[in-house]
Formats: sequence, C-alpha cells, structure tokens
Amino acid sequence: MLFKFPTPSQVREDEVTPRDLFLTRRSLMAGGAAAMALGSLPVWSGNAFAASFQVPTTIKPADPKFDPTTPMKSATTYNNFYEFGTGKGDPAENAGTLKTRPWEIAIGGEVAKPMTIGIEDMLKFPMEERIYRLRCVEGWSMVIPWVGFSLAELLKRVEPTGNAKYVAFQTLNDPKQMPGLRSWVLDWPYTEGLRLDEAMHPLTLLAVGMYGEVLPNQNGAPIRLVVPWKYGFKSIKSIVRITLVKDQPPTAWNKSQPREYGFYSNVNPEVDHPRWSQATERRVGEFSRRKTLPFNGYAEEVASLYAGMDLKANY
Ligand SMILES: Nc1nc2c(c(=O)[nH]1)N[C@H]1C(S)=C(S)[C@@H](COP(=O)(O)O)O[C@H]1N2
Ligand SMILES: [Mo]
Repeated sequence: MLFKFPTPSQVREDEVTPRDLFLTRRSLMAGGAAAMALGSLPVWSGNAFAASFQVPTTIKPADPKFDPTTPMKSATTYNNFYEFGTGKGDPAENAGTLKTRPWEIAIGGEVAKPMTIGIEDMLKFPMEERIYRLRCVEGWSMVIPWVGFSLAELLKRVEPTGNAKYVAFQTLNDPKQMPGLRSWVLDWPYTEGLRLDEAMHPLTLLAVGMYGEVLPNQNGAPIRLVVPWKYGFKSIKSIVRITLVKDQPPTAWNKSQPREYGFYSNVNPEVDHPRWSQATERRVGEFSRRKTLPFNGYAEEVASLYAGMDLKANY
C-alpha cells in the first residue's frame, strides 16, 4: 500500500486538508469516536499524514462504540517520558528540544544481517492505523489510534539467529536534548525488553504516528514501541538501538524497583502492584473507573504466549 510521510516543510496546506483526513479516518471509527476526531480538527496541521490506513482484519481494534478514543489533546499533554521530566505535563512542555531528524536505529546482536536503518527507510514499511488501549501501571489508560507497522517486519529483515531469545531496546541518551537525563531518576539510557515471540507477535507495533499525524515528540518521536497487552512502561519511546540477545535483558524499571516492575509486566487485574491495585483503571478524561481486563483486553490474541507460566511469579 502506498504511504506518504511528508516532512512538515514538504507539506503544502492545499495538499492535505483536514477534510481528506477526516474522511479517511471516518471509515475507521464509528459514531462517537468519529465525532471526537471531528472535535480535534483544529489540531490537524501541516504535518498530517497523506495516506489512508487499513486496520488489518487479524487485529481487533478497541470497539469505538464502547471504548471511545481518547481526545488527542489528552494523549499529547498527559505523558510519561522521564527524559523530559517526571510530571505528566513535562514532556509536552520540554520535548521540543528533541531532534528527530536525522534518526537511525542500530539493530544487531544475534542476527545474520545487522543493520542501521534510517527513519526515512522505516517510513517505507506498509503503515496501518491501529486503535489500541494503553494502560499505565499507575492506574490510568487511554485509547489511541496509532499509525505504524509490526515490529516483526523490521526484525525479519535482520534474520534473527537460533540464539536470539529476547529483544532489548534502548532510547536515545543525549542530555543536551533530554534535560531529564541530568537527574538520576532511572539508570539511563531507558531500556526495555521483550521475549522474541512477544516481539514477533503481530500486535506489537512500532508507531511513527498517532491520530493520523506524525508522532509528537512527547509521545516518543520519531519511533516508539507499543505493546498493547503490557503496562505502558514496556512501550519504549524514541528508540535508537535494538539488540537480539540470548538472555533476558535488564530493563530500566526492573533495575530501579525489581519488586514493583517485573520483566513481563502483562496487564493483569489479579496481580497488584505493591502500591497500586491493578483491578480497575481510569480512562484519561473520564471520572469513574472501569474494570481492567486480563492482558488489557487482548487475551484472545496473546494468552497462548504464556501457557503454563505462573503469571503471579512472572509479573
Ligand atoms: N524512553 C521512555 N519511554 C517510555 C517512558 C519513559 O519515561 N521513557 N515512559 C513509559 C510509560 S511509564 C508509559 S505509561 C508510556 C506512556 O506513553 P504516552 O505518554 O505516549 O501515553 O510510555 C513509556 N515509554
Ligand atoms: Mo506508565
């Protein structure tokens, strides 16, 4: 499928109209959610996508009727991105210093064909819009229309060897661009990891956009992971390195509080975090809480990955 990803300077106002984008998006979202997209029209700007997206039939999106899309304004002003500060409003305020071009990801380790790939080449992967729930372990959640491609598409290119059992990810580590790195909050750079089968699962997304637009810096531009059945912190932002490894890799949150943040971190209403119950969650922008679903609602797709595992011990 043809996908164009113009840089802001290349986009002419008359090329991409809010109406075109709205019409594209309307085919993806029914009723209330479409009204919400219309409500967010003032934010459509010169950096909008000029493509139509498909939700593949194998992927079950959140049902927009019962699970309305979070307003874009909330999803881009209420963030966790500690490289730009620990307050929820800090990333939106401070992430303007992040330089997202040029940008490369170095992919290596247990692979036959290590490579460094630039963001422009990654934007040539076939893009899809996928509406996913993202639930933070702090007890809030959002429903976000991401734009991206399956991580598996990228990993297949480097040909993982038989020794590759896990995938380690690393965020940019530049204190000049990321003021939060000057304070010791986590063991920088931010790192995360997945088992290889989790990384290869079609739901696991590398996102380059949201709400039909280029990913805002505060949401992890130019490219971030989204693993919808795991707590939000697994969805690492602004990725510069991916390494396939034999052994379970260290991860930033597990290193800082091993009792609170395990390697797996699958959303599980039955296993509480030591400080926060995981039984319910509050959608950002809503008042009442709703029940948290096993695997964040994606059990049908991913529960089999954990067959026979004790999910209380492997939290
Ligand atoms: N590099 C990096 N990635 C990160 C974080 C971070 O602090 N640094 N925070 C994580 C947490 S705790 C959550 S809940 C999600 C939030 O993503 P959002 O701000 O796009 O909603 O990003 C995750 N990815
Ligand atoms: Mo989080």
